[in-house]
Amino acid sequence: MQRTFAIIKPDAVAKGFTGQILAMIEGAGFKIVGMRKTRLSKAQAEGFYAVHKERPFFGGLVAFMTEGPVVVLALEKENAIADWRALMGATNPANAAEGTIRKKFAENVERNCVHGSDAPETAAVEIPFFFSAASLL
Ligand code: FUP
Repeated sequence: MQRTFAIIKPDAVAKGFTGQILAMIEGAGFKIVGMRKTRLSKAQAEGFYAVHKERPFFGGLVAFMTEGPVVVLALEKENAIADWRALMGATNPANAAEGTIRKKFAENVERNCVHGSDAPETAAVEIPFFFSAASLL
């Protein structure tokens, strides 16, 4: 079993896609071991996306991620990291495959509905960013 970290981003929450995205997650065989609705502070968003701080889109990314509530999730499944990224679809929804969350719901590369850890080392940092070990059930 592997765990990964996911975010349903402000665009998707605001448009009322939370339930449909959660249904796709459970339908694909993920167990939701942690889930919380929250609103990121500027400091939290900057810390979470610190690897991107030199990128030209960093300011816009932080503004977007703090504009409204998100749903943070810890997901468990065999091969959870790769399988969640496959279900999300490509970063730019214009390149996302049919049946993926970003193809169905995302507006553009900036407002792209969902986040997922890209490697075990990333998941190991991102899950504890939002969830204590004891809160994962
Ligand atoms: P992903 O792992 O698919 O979320 O993609 P990246 O780690 O490359 O990018 C992280 C986030 O930065 C994306 F989800 C959205 C944002 N981004 C932009 O806003 N513009 C870009 O050109 C690339 C990424």
